Amino acid sequence: MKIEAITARELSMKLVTPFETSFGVTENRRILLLELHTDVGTGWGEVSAGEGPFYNSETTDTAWVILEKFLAPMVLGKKIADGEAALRQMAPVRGHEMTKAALENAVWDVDAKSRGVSLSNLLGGTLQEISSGVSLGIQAQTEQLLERIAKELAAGYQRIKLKIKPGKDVEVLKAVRSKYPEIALTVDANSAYRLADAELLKQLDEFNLTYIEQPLDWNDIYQHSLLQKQLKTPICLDECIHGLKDAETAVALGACKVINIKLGRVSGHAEARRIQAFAMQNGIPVWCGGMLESGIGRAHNIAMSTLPGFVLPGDVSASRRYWDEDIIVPDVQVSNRGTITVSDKPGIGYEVNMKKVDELTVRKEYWKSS
Ligand code: OSB
Ligand code: MG
Repeated sequence: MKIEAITARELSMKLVTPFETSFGVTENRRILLLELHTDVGTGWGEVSAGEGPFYNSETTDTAWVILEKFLAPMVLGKKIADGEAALRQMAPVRGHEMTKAALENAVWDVDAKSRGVSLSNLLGGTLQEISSGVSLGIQAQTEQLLERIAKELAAGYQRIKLKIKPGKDVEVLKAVRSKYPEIALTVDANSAYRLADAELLKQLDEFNLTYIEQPLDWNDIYQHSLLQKQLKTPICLDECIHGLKDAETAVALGACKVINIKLGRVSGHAEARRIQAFAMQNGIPVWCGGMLESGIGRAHNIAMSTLPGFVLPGDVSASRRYWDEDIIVPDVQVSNRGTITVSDKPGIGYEVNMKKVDELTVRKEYWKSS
């Protein structure tokens, strides 16, 4: 395909409920969408970076600059065979994985649409429905958290993930486990602890958690390997895994027993697929994480989650948990068995509601090959 132009849009989208992690609270998302125009059709991608550089180093603003000054010029006017080639084309840019992923994902969407196949199909996905869990932000009161859990379980979600931080960990888990002794339960610390907290983290072993996600530094695989030796609970790495090399390092060092694959964090579908294949060969279950995406990013996440290595429920849940009205039609729905049916329509498999997109757009630019 020949890349002819890119429309970049920043959307301002208010979350239905604020989302609190150990690194801060998000109420409004600043979502950067790419619409890729090619000689064989149009495709969509979303930058999954946050508003501030607190999950990783990227933000909505850094993504805009890197796209405008470096990534768009690298692909505009070029013939690009497919998503794999798009990623190779952007290889000179170091880091900025979530920014590259938006472009890479859009190329996959175009490629699938032009072949008349679903994105899941093009990626080699094998599942017709995927398992859905929820990620619950830190709550001021444990009572509120218990109510949230009751609601999500009633809706059918297959596992509950709780955000934790020092002071919001052991006591909270005691309350949750005494009310729900059997549910599939995990926790996510987003790097809120130090290796010196190992004694405290060992107390989490008594709660029968499927895993504890990213307890230590965002960029320290080695210390996770030291911690994993002291814990019975499997560690799941999120922030530390930027690509296949990090997954290989983590598995070689015994730093984790589970991997959260986020499409943006690993530069897109091509690299995500390599990580899930490697993980599967090494008996490491993977699942799909989320970054409070709009429907576009959510649709890409669903397609990725159909690959055979994705054996644990992901964080990809129904649109209505995030937005009063999503920008895709239909929006993402979850069955009362906690599953999402994968669209068999071409590409990402959802229509983009352009009226809604226009309504939410606060910044828009059109980049064309010169
Ligand atoms: O660590 O998985 C994370 C949201 C923002 C930043 C980091 C994370 C998250 C989530 C939410 O857990 C997942 C979602 O519901 O999209
Ligand atoms: Mg996480």
